[in-house]
Amino acid sequence: MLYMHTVSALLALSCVLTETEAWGYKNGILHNSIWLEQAAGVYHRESRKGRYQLTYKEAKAVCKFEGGSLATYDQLEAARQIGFHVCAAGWFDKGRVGYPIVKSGTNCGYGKVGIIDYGYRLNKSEKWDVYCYNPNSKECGGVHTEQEKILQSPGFPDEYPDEQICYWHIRVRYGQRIHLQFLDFDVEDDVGSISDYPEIYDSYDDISGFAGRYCGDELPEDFLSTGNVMTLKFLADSSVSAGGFRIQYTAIDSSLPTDSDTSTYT
Ligand SMILES: [Ca+2]
Repeated sequence: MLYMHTVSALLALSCVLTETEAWGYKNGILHNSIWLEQAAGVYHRESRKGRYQLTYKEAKAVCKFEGGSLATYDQLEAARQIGFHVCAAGWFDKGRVGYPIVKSGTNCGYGKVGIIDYGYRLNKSEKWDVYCYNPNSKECGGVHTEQEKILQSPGFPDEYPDEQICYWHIRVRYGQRIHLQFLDFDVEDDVGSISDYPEIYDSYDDISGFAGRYCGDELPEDFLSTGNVMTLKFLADSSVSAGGFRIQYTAIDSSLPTDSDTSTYT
């Protein structure tokens, strides 16, 4: 048993190291942010009363209320492998309890990395948080690793619905860069683009690497990433829509100088 645990922990660790290299993150963990939950389709919830207040039955009801179901161990592990890290034990499928750990800490995970698994609970009246799975809660966003793809606003070519939050995370091969080209663009226009807007981040999240926010109906200029990851975010408020957008991304080999590289080759 202990041996199995060690093997799975080692396997999990090697996955994390592979991801670390591919994502290029530094000293720490990938951010456990909204886009990650959307990308993985797995999310953590606690009771409105606070932490560790849900019986198994109540946990199931929380997921169902939002149109989802309890996450399975495999779904939780898949989410963990792209950086989903929560330091709180929750129910998941079949009455099991645990939590996903990407980076071990003294107060979390007993120094282990992986799914910290409390096993199948005999007493379903125990109170924990919950991990739900709902990949269809959004019709936009996700993790994209293809060499090229066209991303579009929800409902395109129809107008996008109000109250949208979309995060597209693009990750291509290590050493490549990402070229973005706007093909169609029509987003509710206002001064400062505060109502509706897509934003580009030259990083794996929307915390660092802000590169631009756009609205109106003029095609924004192309954009070339610094590294092999990029995040596109789209927010729409509660009123006034527009035609939406289509954006094509293409992975390029960064060893080939491009126009925007010229200055570094002088
Ligand atoms: Ca709007």
